[in-house]
Amino acid sequence: MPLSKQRFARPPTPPDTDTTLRRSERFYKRKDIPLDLSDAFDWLRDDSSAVKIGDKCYTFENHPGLVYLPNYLNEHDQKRMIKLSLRDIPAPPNRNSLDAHYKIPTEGLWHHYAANTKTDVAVPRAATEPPREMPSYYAPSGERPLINNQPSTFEALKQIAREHNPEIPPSPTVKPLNGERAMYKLRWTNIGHYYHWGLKQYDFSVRDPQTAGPIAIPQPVAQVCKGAVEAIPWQRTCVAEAAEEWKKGYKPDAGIINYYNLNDTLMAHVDRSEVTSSLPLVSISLGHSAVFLIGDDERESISPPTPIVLRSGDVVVMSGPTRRSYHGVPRILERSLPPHLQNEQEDDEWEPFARYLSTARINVNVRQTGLSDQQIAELVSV
Ligand SMILES: O=C(O)CCC(=O)C(=O)O
Repeated sequence: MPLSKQRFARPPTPPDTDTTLRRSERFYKRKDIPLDLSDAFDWLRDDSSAVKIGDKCYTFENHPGLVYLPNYLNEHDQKRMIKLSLRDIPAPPNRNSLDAHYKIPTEGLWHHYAANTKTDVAVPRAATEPPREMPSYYAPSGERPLINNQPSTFEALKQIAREHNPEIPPSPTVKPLNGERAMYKLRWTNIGHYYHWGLKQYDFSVRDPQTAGPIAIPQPVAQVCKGAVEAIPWQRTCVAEAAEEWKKGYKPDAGIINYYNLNDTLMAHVDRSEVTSSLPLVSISLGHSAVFLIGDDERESISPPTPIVLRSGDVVVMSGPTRRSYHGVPRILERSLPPHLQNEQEDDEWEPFARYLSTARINVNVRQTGLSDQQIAELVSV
């Protein structure tokens, strides 16, 4: 999950203590010099830093379990996934980054964005709701404490499901937003099992009010992820043995949709909230291209990380040892929106999506918590 997003590039003054990962991040973030992508893997240039294991399928020697499927989604499927990510998914029961601070209209934000309405639709909660208790994971000063960022365990999740876990209190300083401003302020939407952003853990006591069961991954998203995992010639990877099990039991049940503006970056991090340390994480890129940077499982590692140019429709699968690797997005590539996502005559609905995408990238990032159906049933019923 994202650790932090920075809206503006940092000044290019790398201290001597920078790790190779941090140095590389800084390199791709620099906006004072022309962007140099010559060291990044770009399948269209077909350079040799990757191992081709199938038609449009690559692995990387330094990253066992990392598989890259360029252009996996065709134009039609990219548009379908974009519509879902912007219009349909950021609504209850899925939580989004604005929910904690704003009351969002029941019809969602997209319709207001699409219709270009100028009235405020996202209303600050602090102004309209009674004050909430301060959660214990907040320091008394209101500052964020350090969260124990160890991989999750079934016992830890049971404890969380048993307790009352108050949400982050709404900010008293946020201002009302119209549809356009709200959509561009939206940073993420969670899908599948409820993710508690204060605790940085899944909270299985939160259920879908419609089904009274756990919140499910939207079917079309789950299908794309399953298709990608099945399409990989795992026997040609160095995680072939483990993959036999993953293929049988692959069942995505949690995730996040990340929304990036052109100046946004995602700092290197490891996704540790899932109990599993190796099951595939499927990451789908949509809209503007980006540089994806992946190192190994040590932040201080001296091995150089691998930069990969990701375009709309590309899928990255992180599995096996790579599931615990530091990774991030140091750069969104300006002027890289493909023509099929710009305004088109054939699709009457597309205009607001093209408008949004003209300054945006979307990443659909889908995980498997690694719990059995029985464990999940136990957590949901505690
Ligand atoms: O945007 C991306 O390509 C990666 C997102 C990511 O690393 C995450 O959500 O953990």
